[in-house]
Amino acid sequence: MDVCAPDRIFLCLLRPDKSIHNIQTSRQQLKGVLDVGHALHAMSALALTSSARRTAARCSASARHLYTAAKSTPRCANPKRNYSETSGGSKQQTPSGERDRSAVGVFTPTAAAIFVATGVGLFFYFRHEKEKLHEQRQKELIDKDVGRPNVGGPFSLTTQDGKTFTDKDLLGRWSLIYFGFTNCPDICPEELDKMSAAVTELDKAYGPIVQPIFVSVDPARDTVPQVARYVSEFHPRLVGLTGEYAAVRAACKAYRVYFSTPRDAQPGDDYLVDHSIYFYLMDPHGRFVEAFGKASPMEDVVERVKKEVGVWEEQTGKRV
Ligand SMILES: [Cu+2]
Repeated sequence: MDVCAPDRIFLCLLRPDKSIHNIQTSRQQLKGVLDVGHALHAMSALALTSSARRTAARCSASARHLYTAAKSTPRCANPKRNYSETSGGSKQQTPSGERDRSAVGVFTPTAAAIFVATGVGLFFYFRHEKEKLHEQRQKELIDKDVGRPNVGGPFSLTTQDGKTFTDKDLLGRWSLIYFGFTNCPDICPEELDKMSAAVTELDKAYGPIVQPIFVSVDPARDTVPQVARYVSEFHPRLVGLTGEYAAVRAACKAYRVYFSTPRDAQPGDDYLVDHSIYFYLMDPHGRFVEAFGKASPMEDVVERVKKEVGVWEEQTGKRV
């Protein structure tokens, strides 16, 4: 028998011979029985143990007929279906014990709790993912710095206008720096042409965010006026730098540039200078990014610089 059914009642009729006869009936019928006073005891159907039977038997000794009513509430294995006699059932419960969805709506407290829990979970998940992404970017930057060639450093030279120009003047913009000499017959003009053409292309794309720079490795002959005449042949924004031999040597050392100019060379001497043939891309922090040699066509230079500018923009949110 189903002792959990809230709408079923069990009556236990104790006969004069003490045998028990169980009758399954409705709640309403039981109420009628109780109202007329025929039932002397009501007890749980689950409590209908041997102990309960003995209690009922004692009662039968003083009565010819003893009705024992047992209510069906007792220890139901499923507490959600436990039925309260006095309440007559919640308005949110159907006769079968299930909640009435039309009465409580779709957004139940349980659904609200799940909704909030899901929202909180998503919040922490995305925050964790964001932190992971940030750490990954930091790691990439560190790795990049660790693998970065030690090119660049302090220097102080003089521009074609006679002004002092130091490594601090590289900060805040991209730079392409070439080391050569004005009497170079072929290679230096070719490389400066290439570098100037790349800057012209980058100017079209971004405006003047890349500063082209020429550094003389022949200070004896490359005076300020000589450098001024020379750089004007390549690009209107090309900065020409020269200086004392020691200053030029220090700059070349900082940028890992080899040159063979004799220390005691005189302006009128006729000699060639053997030197490294690279120009360097330096970022707005004055840090080395890339070196371009004779094998790098102008298009490759432009593409590489654009790539670096794009990475810089992504990381800093600004172009320079
Ligand atoms: Cu040269």
